Amino acid sequence: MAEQALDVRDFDDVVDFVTPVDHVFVRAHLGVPDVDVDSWTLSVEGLVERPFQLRLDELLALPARRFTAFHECFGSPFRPDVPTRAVANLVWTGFDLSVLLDRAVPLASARHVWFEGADTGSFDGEDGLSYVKDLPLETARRDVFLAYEMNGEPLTVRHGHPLRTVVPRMFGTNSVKWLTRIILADERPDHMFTTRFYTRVHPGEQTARPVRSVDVGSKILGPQDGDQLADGRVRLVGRAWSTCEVVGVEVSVDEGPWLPASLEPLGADPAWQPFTLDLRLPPGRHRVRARATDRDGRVQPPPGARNSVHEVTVTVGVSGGGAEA
Ligand SMILES: Nc1nc2c(c(=O)[nH]1)N[C@H]1C(S)=C(S)[C@@H](COP(=O)(O)O)O[C@H]1N2
Ligand SMILES: [Mo]
Repeated sequence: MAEQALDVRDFDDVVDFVTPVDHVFVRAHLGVPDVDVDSWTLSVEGLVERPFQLRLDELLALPARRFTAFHECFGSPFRPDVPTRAVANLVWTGFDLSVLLDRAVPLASARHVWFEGADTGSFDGEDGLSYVKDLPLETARRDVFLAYEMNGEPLTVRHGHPLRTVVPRMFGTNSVKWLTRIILADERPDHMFTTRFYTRVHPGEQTARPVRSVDVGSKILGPQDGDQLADGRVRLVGRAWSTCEVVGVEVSVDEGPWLPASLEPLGADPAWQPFTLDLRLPPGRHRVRARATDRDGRVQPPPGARNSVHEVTVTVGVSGGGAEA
């Protein structure tokens, strides 16, 4: 493994629309693998008429596409109800999985696509694991993108060099880094990261579903939790995202009413949507909360859920003087 001690900060303070690469959270359940790009290949295999392997230069020669998408970690697989709010917004360059599927020609019996990364190791007491995710074939054909650049630069080692999947509007766990194999199959893989972890029972449902589509969410990026503000006139800045357009973000100060923030509409890309609201906070300590609603009517729930309303506490007026008049 090239790197064991991973930076697991969530970089709550970055307000850029596109998150700088060195401020993007990193997740690697099995450690970061050493991938030798000269011998690395991507294979498409399983229930296909024409299995094949391609080198990186062959993949880089495919017509490229670029878009901006938010990227959100589901959180700890051991604590699926605890909010982490590790989220970024990134420009991806690469090509659609459908290009490779058309070339391989899936057999009629193919129903699922499995994605495997080069990383191997132990997790939750099981050894010799690799990182595997899967999607139904039609979902994968429509939504999966294969990226070799993040923000216009080759993927860094931590973020999946040389190639990863990106599945816009799905939790980051579905975006397999250090991708080496794409396997078409007639069933789902029974695996640590597909059927044991990263499943959840939605409210009102009985059976667990794989963790795929994101929840509606928002995050206050400024002011930050714990900030001491000299002046109570403050512009609240945040980001909201969901599987469809976020149509409203409301902000509440202390136990006050929910006030509509000014929200940028969703553009053509599945990016996050900035919101702002000018506040006038009296001196003292304040709880500021943000709550997003999406076009499908989903609203961020109260505390207790992984996508609960986001709250920061700020203090206006520096105790002991020193504040500007
Ligand atoms: N091969 C591999 N891919 C992986 C993971 C992993 O451990 N191994 N972690 C997943 C999880 S849980 C997330 S949130 C994203 C994080 O991507 P990032 O580290 O580039 O931000 O990668 C996903 N892809
Ligand atoms: Mo994650």
